[in-house]
Amino acid sequence: MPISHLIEGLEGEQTDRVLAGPILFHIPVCPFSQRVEILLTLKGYRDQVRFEVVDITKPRDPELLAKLRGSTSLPALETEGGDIIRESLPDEPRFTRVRRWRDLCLAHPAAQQVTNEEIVKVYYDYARGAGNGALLPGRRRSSFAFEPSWSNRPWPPKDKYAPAATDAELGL
Ligand SMILES: N[C@@H](CCC(=O)N[C@@H](CS)C(=O)NCC(=O)O)C(=O)O
Repeated sequence: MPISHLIEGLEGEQTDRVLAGPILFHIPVCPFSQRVEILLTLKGYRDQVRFEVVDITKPRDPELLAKLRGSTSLPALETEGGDIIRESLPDEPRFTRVRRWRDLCLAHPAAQQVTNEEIVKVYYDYARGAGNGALLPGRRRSSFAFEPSWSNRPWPPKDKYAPAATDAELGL
């Protein structure tokens, strides 16, 4: 799609006013939004899409909510024709090759550095707001401790809104 479809302006006149073209409603730092941005960049389309940041600290704009038929999940791409494409990697046959490529990348030995279990156990304190070596109230040991090994510790409680687990509950 030519960039001229996206930018209004007389020849030679500088403008960045975007009139038409696809719009990506996204959340900065959202990995799914980043996936779309990476894909657009690799395909050479990054500059042809208007990136519209959605402030998710506020209720969604009713107009956007209507476009997404009530879904609050982002990213979402609005095409020039007004169609909405949701899901950063749709589960559709035409994306089978992309999925296979992704699955092969994730299965590569270089991608096996950490497991989900290790991250959940080791980053427990971080997820509860204790960064930079800080200890959560009532705790004597950090979930980042090397000993005992994360592999011998129980999984932290699933309920993230419950009071923080104790050293004993975390197997520390
Ligand atoms: N399967 C979706 C996941 C998208 C997703 O979970 N996005 C999060 C942000 S990282 C979100 O929009 N959360 C807010 C909400 O669902 O209301 C995709 O691949 O696009």
